[in-house]
Amino acid sequence: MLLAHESDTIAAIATPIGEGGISVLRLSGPRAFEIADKGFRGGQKLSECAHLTARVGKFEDEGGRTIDQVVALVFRNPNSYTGEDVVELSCHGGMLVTRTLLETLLRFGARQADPGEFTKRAFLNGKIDLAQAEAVADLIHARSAAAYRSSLHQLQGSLSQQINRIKDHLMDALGLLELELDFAEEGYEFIDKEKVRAEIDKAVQQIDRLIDSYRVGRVYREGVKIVLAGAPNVGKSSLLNALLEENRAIVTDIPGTTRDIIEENLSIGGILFTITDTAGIREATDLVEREGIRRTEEKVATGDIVLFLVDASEPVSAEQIEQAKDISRKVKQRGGTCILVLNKIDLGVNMDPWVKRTDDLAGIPAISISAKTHSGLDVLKNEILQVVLQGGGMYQDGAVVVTNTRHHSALMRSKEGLIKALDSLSQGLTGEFIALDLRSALDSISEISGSVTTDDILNRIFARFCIGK
Ligand SMILES: Nc1nc2c(ncn2[C@@H]2O[C@H](COP(=O)(O)OP(=O)(O)OP(=O)(O)O)[C@@H](O)[C@H]2O)c(=O)[nH]1
Ligand SMILES: [Mg+2]
Repeated sequence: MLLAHESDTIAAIATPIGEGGISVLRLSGPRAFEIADKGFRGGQKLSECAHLTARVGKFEDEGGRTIDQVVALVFRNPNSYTGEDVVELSCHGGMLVTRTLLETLLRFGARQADPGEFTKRAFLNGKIDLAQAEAVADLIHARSAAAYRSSLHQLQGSLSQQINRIKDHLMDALGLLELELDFAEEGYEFIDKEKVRAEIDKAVQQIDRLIDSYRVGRVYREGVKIVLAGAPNVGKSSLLNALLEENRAIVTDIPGTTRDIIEENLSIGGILFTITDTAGIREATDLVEREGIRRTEEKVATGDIVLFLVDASEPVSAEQIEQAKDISRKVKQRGGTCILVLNKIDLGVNMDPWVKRTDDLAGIPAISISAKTHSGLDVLKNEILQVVLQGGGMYQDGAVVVTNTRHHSALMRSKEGLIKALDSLSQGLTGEFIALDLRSALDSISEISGSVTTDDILNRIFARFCIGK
């Protein structure tokens, strides 16, 4: 399936813009060698080089002026990333050198590549399927070790294999139904309903597993939002600093020190978190502080995990308990989790008052720590990890995790079709009806690997890429 514009040759800078040791430019398309040869002077024409040849030479513009010393790498179709003829030129990594080289290639007949166009060509030429192409973008955007591992896994085809297994079950079920259709005219009514149902059931189970994994998958991609909240001076900023292992936020013994929201990234157990320090919640008279508190409330409302801090060296007040319960209830309503953090245990306080109130706190997990001595931090981190992964299971090598919204929605639609098919089966409808639902379920799931796709889907997917990929 070669679209019209696939006959042109595209060029782009593949490395980040800026100064570096080297920059790499990529050329891909039927005229890649011809265009590179217009400027490359390295003793042998690139068009005559074998696949995987590296040659050192000069690159000249049309006036014979040397732009730079380059290394040219030759990839011959179909054994390149895109499946087309590809030349990669490594030049010295200055912005001016790189831009000049690119502009020269464009004047020699190449077209500036769109974002993701190299990967799109790889997909269109059958080098990778759509799920793998998307994994390339995820890999580049990965912000945590877990996200990186799962996209690498997907790039190697793990999700596609899983999808193919599901498709096999659906094809088998369709095959059985078609058998019935073929023989219906001859008066047979011998569809083996139980076999059809068994195949569909297996497909639904496998789809369910993938849908479940999406919860963990979202966490890998977007990170989990942790919000620190509590009264002034309880040690929120101290905890932020302790978790980040740097003095990011100002800490003083003056209540109301933090006024604006502070947001930082943090990795715990290979999972990405954004952690937000907020202004302490109290009745404020000062306009600036009041605005800070308003923002705190807004932030608390978006946290996946809210750490509600109290100063455990102070006597417990009924108000604090009420506040903890109130926040926990609100957070829970949104599907989040509130953890009560009893801070300043280094002051040798008696925890009994808090422990005695745990009945009041009905089900809010409580962890004692000292932001000052860091004691209890590991327990807290562990609790946070447990919350994130509860039910979903930690990412294990070999496990397929759905991280992509598009895949998730295709799986949901496919499941809908299958549930309908099972209904029709129970109602004793004819094979034709059931086959219709099965086919639509098959189409939905095929969108993931891209065997069924539309230009619109493709455009949206590849727009996420950087230029040069
Ligand atoms: N002994 C002890 N002191 C702590 C601990 N955590 C924080 N503090 C002290 O408590 C005071 C307030 O700490 P902050 O981290 O600024 O408190 P905060 O909750 O951010 O306060 P606001 O920004 O005003 O809302 C500072 O003097 C800290 O040194 C702790 O675990 N033990
Ligand atoms: Mg603070």
